[in-house]
Amino acid sequence: MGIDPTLLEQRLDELYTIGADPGGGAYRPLYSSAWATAIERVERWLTEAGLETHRDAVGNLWGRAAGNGKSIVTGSHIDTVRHGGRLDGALGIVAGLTAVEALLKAKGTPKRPLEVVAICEEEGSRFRTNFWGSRAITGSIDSVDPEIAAAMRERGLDPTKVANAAREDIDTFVELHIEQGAVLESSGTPLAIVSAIVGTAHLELTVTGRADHAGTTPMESRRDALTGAAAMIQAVESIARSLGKPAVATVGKVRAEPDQINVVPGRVIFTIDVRHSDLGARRALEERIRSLCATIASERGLGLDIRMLQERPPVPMHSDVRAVLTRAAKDCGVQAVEMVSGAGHDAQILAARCKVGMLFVPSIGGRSHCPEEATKREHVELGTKVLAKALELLAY
Ligand code: HGY
Ligand code: MN
Ligand code: MN
Repeated sequence: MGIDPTLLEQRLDELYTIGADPGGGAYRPLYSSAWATAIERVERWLTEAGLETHRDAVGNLWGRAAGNGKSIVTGSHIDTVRHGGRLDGALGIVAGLTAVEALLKAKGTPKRPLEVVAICEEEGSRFRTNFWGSRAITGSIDSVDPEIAAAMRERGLDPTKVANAAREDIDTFVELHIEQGAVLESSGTPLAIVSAIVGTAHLELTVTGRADHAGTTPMESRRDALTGAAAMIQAVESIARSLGKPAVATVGKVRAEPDQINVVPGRVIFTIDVRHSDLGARRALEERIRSLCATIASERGLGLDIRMLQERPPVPMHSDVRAVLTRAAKDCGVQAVEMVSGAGHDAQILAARCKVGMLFVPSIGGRSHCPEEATKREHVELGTKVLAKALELLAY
């Protein structure tokens, strides 16, 4: 079964030009026009590959080769972060459809239905949501935020029909993704089978001080919400550092109000992303952050409100799928390592409804979520070959 490495690279290049961001990289947020163009492009490729396509109630795009029983599904997300790279999500879609196309050509109709999915959203880069596509597939979206509902209507989707996207007939979901870190590159390993995906907590902290005149308010009389937040942000970093790997904590969004050059900031809202592969350790990390931020607030006479935006436990990949991936790698002549994913993936959501597994290929310099994101051509090809072999073992 032949996988054409040039075709893989061409398709990845083509997708990357859709939503090209003037500041670098690509930006294809959910339901944007770039997102719609990318979906159309993938739909064309799926049709050309001989798959029957359809879009579900939230805009996930499916391509299907008929078979009996529950489906074997591969794919990834079509959306990107701002200034996103060429491969995050895109690789899983392009590799999935190219692998299925090659399988259909070489082996004909599969025994089981074989599907490729372009999941509409995973990154949370536009709305206050993430894993929108996979949560719809698992039937776990209870309500639609009005802002998302309006964007859905603009794309001809009916927000009252979100429940129709739920699937009960998926047997296995397998996804090829870039590692997005430097573990594989630094150990000189070309491929990993993911054992588990880390647990994540997203917190939003609101620090309340008092807005005052920047010229007339002496330093000792201020209740500056931004300097308080700065001390908290430093604390977040040092707590995570002191716990050591694999604990990580990131402040990725900060907003100061009233955001004026000559006003002492009266309010600051910032987010913290806290991750660890062990649930207990993740909770302990979060507790230390909460407690130290509360101490800093009280020392500075500031108000502090902490809201949990989302909390997801670590999710193990299914042992059957790991075994299939191990065999597929061996059949392709590579010895894959097992590793925990520090990044979140749709597989962790889909695990609630079906067996899931993931393959990682190395990221050059460990870079991701930035325009420098890259993977060697030979690794893209290898990952796709192993994915194709795994799909063959599962569906034929
Ligand atoms: O945040 C994550 O880990 C994922 O890339 N969205
Ligand atoms: Mn990502
Ligand atoms: Mn991704």
